[in-house]
Amino acid sequence: MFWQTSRHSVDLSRPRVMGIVNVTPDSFFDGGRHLASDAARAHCERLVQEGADMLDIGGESTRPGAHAPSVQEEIDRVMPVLEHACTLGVPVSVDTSNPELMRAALNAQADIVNDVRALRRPGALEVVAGHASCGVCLMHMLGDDPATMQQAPEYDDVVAQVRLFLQERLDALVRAGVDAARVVLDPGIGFGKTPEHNWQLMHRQSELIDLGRPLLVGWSRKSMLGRLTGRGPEARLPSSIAAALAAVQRGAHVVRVHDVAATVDALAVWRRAGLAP
Ligand code: 7PJ
Repeated sequence: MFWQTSRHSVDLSRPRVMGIVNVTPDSFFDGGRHLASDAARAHCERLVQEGADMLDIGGESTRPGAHAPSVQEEIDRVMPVLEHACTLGVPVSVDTSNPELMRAALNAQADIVNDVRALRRPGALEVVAGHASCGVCLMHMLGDDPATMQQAPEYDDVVAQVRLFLQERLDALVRAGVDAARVVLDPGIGFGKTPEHNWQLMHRQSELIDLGRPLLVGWSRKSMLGRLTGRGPEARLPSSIAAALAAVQRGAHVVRVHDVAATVDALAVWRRAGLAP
């Protein structure tokens, strides 16, 4: 199976690693902003050296309670980093729900639009449909607001409901003229789900792969791993590696991770052991 993106056709016959690059400055001063951007550019280079198959660059924190940047703020943060990432030889994804940033990123040669809101913002679907070949990742989130999604999330059958949502968003894109070969799907681990919901999505991941499109999953350092192990985000490397391997063994095609070098090594052993393609 291949994933068609703007500049690259990504071979998913073996599992791929997407490296996470966050561009969220902790200072509002210009100096802080430039430092954040320099650091993020260096981080892109490091992740590629560590073996990342693609990079995902985002400027909106989806942590509950995080300050939502303005559209212009998000563009100013992400674009300098994304332009540099596009020179590094790997597919580059932009992690955003804003159609204006999607358009700017695609004009700067970005390969993939990764939207945690699955192109539900007005104008977003049109940007992707208006591009000849960019890839897209459609993710499930309960509702559309990270600030409230974790307030007692409820499902009758989380796997069936996530599956139906992803099917409907895929259908909407195909109706708008987007070739399904450009689309990968993502259950949105941690986005409006209890730990139990997330583990059900792991146990029954095959039902999502049955949709016929590649599956991208992100378990890296998330809180359900902390709940299970009793460890804070900085001590979640072992559990994140194990979750990535479990997802790959259950058929996931792309894992979105912070810790690229460790994940690449772990996957090499998993593949050599015959547990992943
Ligand atoms: C995901 C994402 C994910 C996709 C974030 C974090 C939260 N995009 N963006 N899938 N998570 N496609 O990394 O902890 O799981 S931000």
